[in-house]
Amino acid sequence: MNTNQKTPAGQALTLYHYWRSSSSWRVRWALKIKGLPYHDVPVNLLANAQKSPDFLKVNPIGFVPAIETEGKCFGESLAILEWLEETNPAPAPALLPKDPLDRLQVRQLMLQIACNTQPLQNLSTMRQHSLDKDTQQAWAAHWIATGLAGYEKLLQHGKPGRFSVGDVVTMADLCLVPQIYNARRFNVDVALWPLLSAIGERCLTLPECKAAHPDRQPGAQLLA
Ligand SMILES: N[C@@H](CCC(=O)N[C@@H](CS)C(=O)NCC(=O)O)C(=O)O
Repeated sequence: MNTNQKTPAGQALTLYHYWRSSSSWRVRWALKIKGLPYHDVPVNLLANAQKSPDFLKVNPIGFVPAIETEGKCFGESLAILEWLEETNPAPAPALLPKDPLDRLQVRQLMLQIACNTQPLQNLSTMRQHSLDKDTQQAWAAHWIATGLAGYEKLLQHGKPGRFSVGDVVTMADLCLVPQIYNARRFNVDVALWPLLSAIGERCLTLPECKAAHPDRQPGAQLLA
């Protein structure tokens, strides 16, 4: 989406992202759920644009996504999700449940993906492990499978409904679905985990999730 429109909270948002970045998809999906307009800046990870001097002025640690508002830039998708939630309360749909224990569970699930899974299969981690594509593939598949198996166990001990916690999409789902997409890229069979794969399929039918999908982003065809 390319717009100079402001959000109801008066925010002019610029999102720096990469079409196939799972962390970027989390934020895009949140923006769509909240109905917030934003200006798009694609950052080509395959060309290492995230480490370019221009992008390092946006996010000094060289990761997407990053969001710019009021002339300031911030990275870390989960921090951005929390900020969007705080600054865009009802009537915008909530991304966290009201009940504190449900919130705790959402955050536990988010971190299972964002701390215990995604960083281990991130581009720079894989490259540090090996420059051999097959070795990278085996490494990523191992950590994604370990992470998703853990997520399934947490679901079994929690109270999933139509989505990861109850019947409303939360930040946990925003983390899960992009990770499932990565699992498929690395040939991990998500059917091994029936709860999370059913939730993932259900999410993919939602218009906001579809609109945030990698295939619908600028640069997707050019950079594939
Ligand atoms: N914890 C960060 C992770 C960000 C991250 O790992 N981004 C990846 C794309 S999903 C990236 O920019 N990788 C570039 C690299 O590894 O050089 C977040 O949640 O935003």
